Amino acid sequence: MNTYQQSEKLFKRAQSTIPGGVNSPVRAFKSVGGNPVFMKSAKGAYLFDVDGNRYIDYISSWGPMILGHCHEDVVRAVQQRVSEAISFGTPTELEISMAELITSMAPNVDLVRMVSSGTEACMSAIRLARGYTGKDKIIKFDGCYHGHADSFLVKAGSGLATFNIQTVPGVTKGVACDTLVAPYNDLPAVEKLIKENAGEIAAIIIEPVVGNMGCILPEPGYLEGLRKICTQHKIVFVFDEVMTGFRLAPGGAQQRLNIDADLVTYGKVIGGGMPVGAFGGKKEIMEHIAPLGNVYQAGTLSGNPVATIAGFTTLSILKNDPKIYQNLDSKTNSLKDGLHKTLSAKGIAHTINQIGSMISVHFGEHKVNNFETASKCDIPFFNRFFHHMLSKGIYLPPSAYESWFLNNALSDDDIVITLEALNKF
Ligand code: KE4
Repeated sequence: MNTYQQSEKLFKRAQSTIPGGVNSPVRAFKSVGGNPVFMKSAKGAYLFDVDGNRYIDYISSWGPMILGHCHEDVVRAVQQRVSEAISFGTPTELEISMAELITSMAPNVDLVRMVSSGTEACMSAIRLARGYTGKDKIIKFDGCYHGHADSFLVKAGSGLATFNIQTVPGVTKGVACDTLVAPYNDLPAVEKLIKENAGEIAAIIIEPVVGNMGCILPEPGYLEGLRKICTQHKIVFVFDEVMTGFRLAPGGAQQRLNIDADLVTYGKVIGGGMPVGAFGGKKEIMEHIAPLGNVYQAGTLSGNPVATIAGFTTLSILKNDPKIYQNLDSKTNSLKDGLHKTLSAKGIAHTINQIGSMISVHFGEHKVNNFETASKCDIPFFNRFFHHMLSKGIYLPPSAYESWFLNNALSDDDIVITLEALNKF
């Protein structure tokens, strides 16, 4: 039986100087109950906590560690680069190579700007869409999460859904009134908003595959319908690919789902575990970004050499070995089949949503295709499931409103061990 004494001590100590003892709310285990586990090291598919417990990792740091933890090529590249420089604040050749690599992998990205997080990427993309169109309003979707910039904290997913935070103190009415919200997978609702706000909508921002309500897939024709609406009404179609980018395919969801976005945002995998984000898109839009244009956007550590080399090495490995995607898909499919078989044998009502290496388990009889259906699932049951798996050395996201992320270091045995753990539930 796992013991968590050191983690409990550290959590108590952490709360004296860090709000809630964590640097990001979803890590706090507040919705699943209990205290968070403090990690000490990671390698391949495994996490090791401060009490010496080993876990098979299905979060992969919320997505970034697609190659597995401490991939030797990434570690070596970071060690080499950090011995040469930690930060310049000047242009470097590596940033050009990184931009060339991204634009060679991502469809519809002529120009790309590096930032330091997914929030920064999404915030900048929306400002750019507003500056380019001269319009103020945006449409987002109930339960989708695009980072913690004020405009997005309206009916958002991830931690806000986890903690049932409907309105965020500090987000002013002036900001919130420019954010319109529609249910995911509901085209008529978007058409209604367009009609009611004719000529005022700068952008529609969407997670092309949702990861922040658990994993939710677009229904057939949904994204195509949004694409058509954006083209017709001169609205910038923004794909938030912070989760899906470079994970669902080398070209992300645009490639996998064959849909063209006008602007795309990235995070997570693009940094290989280091703080990196990016936004990019068509030249006619991106050239409005300073210093070319007047839409101001900046960052002290944007394109930082140590962070960039981690991302560059990760993306290079993904680009040069497409078998990784097949491997991830087949591992996730066998996990999905095993989960379904085991849960069915136990008579546990569930739905499993999955695409590529993104997957989530929802407990209930109904289909989960938007925030309303995701929130109708049996959350307390999920919380019991989470703690059972944790006690068996399986580390899942500590919230029913999060996607799992498989990494390429997972072995077939790891999947078998995971299913054996579930069988004991
Ligand atoms: P960051 O600022 O956390 O790098 O990225 C924000 C973001 C933007 N868009 C999407 C689709 C995202 O999923 C995220 C961040 N995801 C959460 C997990 N749901 C990060 C984990 C956390 O908040 O600690």
